[in-house]
Amino acid sequence: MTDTRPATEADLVGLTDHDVSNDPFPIKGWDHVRFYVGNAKQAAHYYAHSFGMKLVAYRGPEQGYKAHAEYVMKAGGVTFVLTGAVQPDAPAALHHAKHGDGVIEVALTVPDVDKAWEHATKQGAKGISAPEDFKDENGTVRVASIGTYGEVRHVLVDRSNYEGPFLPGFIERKPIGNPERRFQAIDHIVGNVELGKMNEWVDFYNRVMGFTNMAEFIGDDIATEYSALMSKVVANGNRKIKFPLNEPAISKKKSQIDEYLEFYGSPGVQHMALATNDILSTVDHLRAAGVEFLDVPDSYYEDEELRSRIGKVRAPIDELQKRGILVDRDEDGYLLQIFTKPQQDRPTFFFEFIERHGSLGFGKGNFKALFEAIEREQDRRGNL
Ligand code: TYF
Ligand code: FE
Repeated sequence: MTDTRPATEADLVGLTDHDVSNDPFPIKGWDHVRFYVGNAKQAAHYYAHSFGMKLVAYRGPEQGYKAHAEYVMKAGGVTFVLTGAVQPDAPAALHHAKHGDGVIEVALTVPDVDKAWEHATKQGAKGISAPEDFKDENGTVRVASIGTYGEVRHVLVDRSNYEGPFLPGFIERKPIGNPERRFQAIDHIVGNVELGKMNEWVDFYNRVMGFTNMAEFIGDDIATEYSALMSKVVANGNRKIKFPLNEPAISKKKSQIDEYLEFYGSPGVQHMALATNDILSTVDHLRAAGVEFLDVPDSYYEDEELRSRIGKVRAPIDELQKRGILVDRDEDGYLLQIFTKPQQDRPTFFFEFIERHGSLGFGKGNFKALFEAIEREQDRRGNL
């Protein structure tokens, strides 16, 4: 199998040049994603054993942090914090009772927390916590947070004066098992919002974070025909941070976005795409470790139109077919992508894995096949 794997982060997630001097909301990158889960201790084992992530830090009652236990998992530049309630009225317990497992924080590393906070709140973002220093023997981290769709927050983090394992108060922990890195970076994080609200949230990111709209969007045409959703993508200057936003569209069948909103109980994070430089091996290892992916019918790969549209990619089509990996090509290059089934009993949050080869898109050419696969799952659940 010939291998032309991208090596740099710029290649992995499709970065572009950007002049930060006029940026009203400069961002260095993704800091972490925090999940509120029903059982953080067991979730840590899933991310360790099935996703190959490395447990690096912990905070809980032993550290005087009475309400929650938190496990920090890493893979390459990706940091997840798994937060579970220890006490019955802890914020994670209340959130979990309503939503089930889900993303509560999408944290961004910024060069200047105060400036970012000031800009965001002036532009109408809901302030959740004003800039504040947190310290321990490893240094100082400055943090603020603002609200976005649903109960999701953007935490703004300056960790340039900190050397500890995660944040002040966390202690270092030894890994669970033998972590093996299966992905390197976060590519994009997608929000599901209510009917008619997509443009309001696009405006929010334009105003509050100075994000601009990327070319790819799903309008009424392809939306209602396949799976009743509309989608637009906003991104920061260098495209490192990409936020697609979906809203349900009205159609004969129930929109997958409505199914999400009903079971999550509010808008929230629908999926996160993780960039890998070897999606074939990622999928092989994750499948072997019990991770379930959406089934792609053989007809997808047998389609002559698809074969001629995608041309030559780095692996034979039958190797992609064996694994259920989708391919899309645009004027800049191509991408390989695959979607997991929901990651909890509710049909809510799922993951995507993506291997980019020049394409800055999101797999628009795959929406039909993908949405049909999602509909088959919806049907199995009795929610179509
Ligand atoms: O992030 C994206 O836009 C792609 C496609 O419900 C997508 O991953 C869009 C909507 C959706 C599932 C995937
Ligand atoms: Fe995606």
